[in-house]
Formats: sequence, structure tokens, C-alpha cells
Amino acid sequence: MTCQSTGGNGKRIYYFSDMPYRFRSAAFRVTILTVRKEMSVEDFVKGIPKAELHLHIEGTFEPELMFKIAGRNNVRLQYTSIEEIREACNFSNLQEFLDLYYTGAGILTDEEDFYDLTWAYLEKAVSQNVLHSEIFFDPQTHTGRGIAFSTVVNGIHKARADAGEKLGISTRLILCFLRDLDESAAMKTLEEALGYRDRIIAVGLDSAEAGNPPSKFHEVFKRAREAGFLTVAHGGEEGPATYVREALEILKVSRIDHGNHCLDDDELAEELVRRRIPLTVCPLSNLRLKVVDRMERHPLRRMMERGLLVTVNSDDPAYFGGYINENYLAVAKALNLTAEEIYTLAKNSFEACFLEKSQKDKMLKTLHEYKKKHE
Ligand code: ES4
Ligand code: ZN
Repeated sequence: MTCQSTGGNGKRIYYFSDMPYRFRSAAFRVTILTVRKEMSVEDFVKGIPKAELHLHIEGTFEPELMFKIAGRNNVRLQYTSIEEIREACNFSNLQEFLDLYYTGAGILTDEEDFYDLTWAYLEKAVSQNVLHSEIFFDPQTHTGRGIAFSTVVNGIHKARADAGEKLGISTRLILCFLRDLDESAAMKTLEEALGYRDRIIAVGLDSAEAGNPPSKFHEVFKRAREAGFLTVAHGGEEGPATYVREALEILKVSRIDHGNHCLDDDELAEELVRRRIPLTVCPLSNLRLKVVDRMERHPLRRMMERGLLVTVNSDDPAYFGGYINENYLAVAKALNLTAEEIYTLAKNSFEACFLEKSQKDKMLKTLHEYKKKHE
């Protein structure tokens, strides 16, 4: 793959290729002498500072860690090997994935388990130049089987605090309600979360989308906003554009998670553009769950061209074959993204995050310096 891009002034700002220099024509060598640096798209994506805004911590549970934690908790897994779990990651739809995801999450028992899971993810995120990560967790998946809310939040929180100190990564925590359960269960969960207001920045909505519209959670989201939480919701992944509209109008969300199907409704897309509502898109998730049949047909480029504030994220990386860099790379290659477009996606991630302006500006400056260095 070769890829060139030009800045707003028409000047070539960056060049990358995975074709070795020695294989190029003489004419081409002259061309590259006019740019300062040659770099592969892999290295450009790997090095670019970015924020992760759509990541389920339970979805980072790698099979190796599953066996380790199952062993120490004396839990018997229905799978006998790591390969068997990886083979089970051949999903036809969202529900097939959710069945495996909830089985995996069912191994997590002690505070230490939640700590180890979160720490492993944050080490990985730092290795991929993630400066800031907004992490979803599903308390009902755990409280529903007798694990205390405090066990979950304390384990995740301690790993966040240690990673902030030792690895320098910034994080925020987002509590997701399970939309296939009823609103009263979500309300009970919200009441527990009120005691942890300082550790949880927002509430969201995940799990099986079809048949569970955002309107079902009108009251609990209203209460959450009154308590000072920001709100987000999964929408338009398997569900229709009307669910994205409901999330905006009824749940008054600040961001839409996925949002692919907003393109089916022109007026809705227009409103998302006008209000600069971010969409946290997850390319490898969409491919693995058959939301798109080929990455070349992923709507990300169309979304960008439409003027939507889109970001690239990993969703459930242990199950979908890649973390954030693999997601960037998959769309960069399939959609022939330019360096400038990759830069825009990283910039969007900082613009769309829930940090205060001064913190966002610091990260944007780091990103801008990265771009300058590669011009
Ligand atoms: C999820 Cl990909 C996806 N969609 C909806 N809910 C989820 N929970 C975890 N991953
Ligand atoms: Zn998700």
C-alpha cells in the first residue's frame, strides 16, 4: 500500500509505504527526497497519539488471562484450550458474541480479577500510544451473579489509579446498563453508582440492541443526568436509525456508540453533523459481527465525508481480533485512508473525549507535534 497526503496548503506533508525503498524507480527516489521521512502506515498508526472511547473492559478478557483467573478461582471453563476459545470467536451476529462474552465475564469474581483485567488492558493501551481511555463496564453482568458492585468498581479503579501513576495513561469510567434487562434493574444499578459519582463520569447502554430501544430507559437516564452523569448509548449497530434518534432526543446523549445506521436517515445525519455529536465507530467489531460484510464496504469514509465527528475504537478487542491500532490499520488499508485522514481520526478522538478543555488541549498539542515531526 502506498499513501500520500497533502496539507490544506497543497504541500505534501507525509508519505508512507510498505514497499521497500530499494524497489522503487529512480524517478520515485527523487520524489521521496523532497519529503523528510519515509514510514510505513503501520508505524504511523502505531505511533500516533490517540484516545480510546469505546472499550468494554470485559471485552479485553484474553483467553490466556481467562485460564489463569479460572484456575485460581476453581472455575471450570467449558473450553479446554486457548485455541478453542479463539475458534469460538466466529460470530454470525451480536447475540452470538454476547453469549461468549457473558460466559467469559462470569469467571471474574474477586477485586483482584477486575484489577488484573484492567491492568492488562491499560498496559496494552499504553503500548499502542493511547494517551486517554474511556472504559465501559457492565456492573449488572457481575451483580446479577452475586458479585458486589464495590468489588467491580474498586478493582477497576485501583488499576486505573496505578496505571495513571506508573504508566502515565489518563482514564475515565463509564457504567453501561444492560438494555435487555428492564429499567427497574438499571435504576437499582444507578442507585448503587451514586456512591461512586467521583469515579464514574457517564452512564451508557449496551448489550442486545434489537427490540430494546433507548426509550425503554428514559427515566433512568433522566435520573442519571440529574445526578451529574454524562450519558452515551450504543445505537445503530444492529438497530435502526430511529434508535440513534431516540438516544439523542430521549436520553440526551453526548455521544453515540457505533451509529453506523445514522446514514440511513438524512435529517438525523445532518443533526449529528450540526451538533458535532461524536460517533464511536468500531471497525473490527462491525466486521466480526457482520454489521459489514467486508471492511472495504465499511461506512467510515462515507461518515467522514458527510462531516460526522467519527472516531475509531476497539469495542471488545480480545474477541474481535485487535486493539485500537489494528482497528485504525484495518480501515486505513481497506479504505485507503491518507495520513491526513488518520490524523483527523486521532484528532476527533481527543475532541470527542470527556476530559476538560485544558487536558484535551495538552493531548492535541502532543498529537500536533507528532504530525509536525512527520511532515
Ligand atoms: C458490545 Cl459490540 C457490543 N454491542 C453491544 N453491547 C456490547 N457489550 C459488549 N460489547
Ligand atoms: Zn460496544
